[in-house]
Amino acid sequence: MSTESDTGPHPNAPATAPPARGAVTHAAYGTVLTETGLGVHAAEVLRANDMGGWTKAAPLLYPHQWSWDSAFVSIGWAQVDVHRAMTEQQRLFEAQWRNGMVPQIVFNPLAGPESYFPDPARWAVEVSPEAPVGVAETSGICQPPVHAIAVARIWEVAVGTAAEPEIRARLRALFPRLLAWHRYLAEQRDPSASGLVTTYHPWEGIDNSPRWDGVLGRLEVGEVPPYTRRDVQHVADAGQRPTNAHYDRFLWLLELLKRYRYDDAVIHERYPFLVKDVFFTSVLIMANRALLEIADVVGATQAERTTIRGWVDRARAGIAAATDAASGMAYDVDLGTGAPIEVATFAGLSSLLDAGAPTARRARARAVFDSEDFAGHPGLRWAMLPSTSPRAECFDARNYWRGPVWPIVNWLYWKGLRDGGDTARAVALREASLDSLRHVGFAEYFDPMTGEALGSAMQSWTAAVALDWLAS
Ligand code: 9WN
Repeated sequence: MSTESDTGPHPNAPATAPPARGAVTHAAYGTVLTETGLGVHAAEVLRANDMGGWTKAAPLLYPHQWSWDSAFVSIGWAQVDVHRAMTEQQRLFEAQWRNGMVPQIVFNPLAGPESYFPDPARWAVEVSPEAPVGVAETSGICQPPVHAIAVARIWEVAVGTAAEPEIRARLRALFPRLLAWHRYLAEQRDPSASGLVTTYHPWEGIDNSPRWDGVLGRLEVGEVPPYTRRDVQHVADAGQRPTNAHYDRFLWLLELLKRYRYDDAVIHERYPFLVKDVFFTSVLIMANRALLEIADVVGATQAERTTIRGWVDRARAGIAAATDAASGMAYDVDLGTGAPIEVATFAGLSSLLDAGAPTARRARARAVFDSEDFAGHPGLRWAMLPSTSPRAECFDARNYWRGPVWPIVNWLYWKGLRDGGDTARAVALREASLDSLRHVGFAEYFDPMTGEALGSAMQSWTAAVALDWLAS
């Protein structure tokens, strides 16, 4: 590895290979980038994955528009082209379901069924009267609601520039859709008004997190039509991806969701994977706080603001109730057993995502964050939040959500720390994150101990958070 200076060769030029545009292996990043080079290269990744109005999550492994990826991606686009950033969100919301759900995947009609599995035919969302008609095909579940957070950031970048009037007008048009999305989560995904969002599937964000092991382990897997995994054709080492046994369970859950016609009421009654998810809920709190900022920009009604504030208060109470007094960790609740899921992952520190959470609760979470269980672990290459505690028995440094560092997760915690006034910790996390990205490149995730790039290369959302950190 070599280090470039700002006055050296073009910051984006790898030591021995031609420019990285189009390259999809981590090996292309043989160079430690300067901060300038990081920004140049990050914008290049977004442009390379740009499909004209929407952005592929990754060049080969994820050739469609993913929901929370696209939110992060528009945060990145905001630093390159604020109009393009807004278009990214508009395109995603065109595929919003009638009940308000923003789908996990909006499929690229040109990509073909071989490009990714499960494909639209497997999801068959037309069995639901809520699925959108006449727009791109979608999957039938959702992902964490980062969208309002992204849109508020787009606005922040646009204010005081020539783009301000246009972006304000586009925000006005998007606001009702954002509100409907949050209403779906507050009502359909929480029929008992517990304050906590119910998630239905590991693919609702944190795919093979050990948080789901107990629920998945209890499943009686029925008949799943034959399938071929595409993911392991793109990631060289299958050990970085979920196991086949997990995939069988993911696909069985999909069959059940289809059988229940993606009907939230039926799902809450009969379905075996129902988790009150503290991370998803805390992202929703952050997003509702952002939606209140947008409400000011677009002149929302008092009634709308009161509703949003009510959602924040209820979710905050839900997280308080899910927080373990002894450890300070917030734990998901498995609705199948009613028991908390006591696994040490970043989700336990979710109180840090809510800048308005009570100080004492945040201080506890912050102490856990800094402890050797998480960012203070002495073996870490960078003091960042790994997906699973290195001290947990289930920790696996190279396997997906079971140990690796995900830059986008660190971006959310960085924002939560910063907005909550934890300035020194936020500054340190931003610096560690930028340093890691200069070394690792725009990998999907990396080994927390060695810093080895893992998963997909040229991952759009990783490039996006790099751009935002550089600008912040
Ligand atoms: C399934 C796109 C997505 C992310 C998820 C991440 C991974 C997909 C997969 O990639 O999931 O949605 O095939 O593994 O876990 O968070 O949105 O980047």
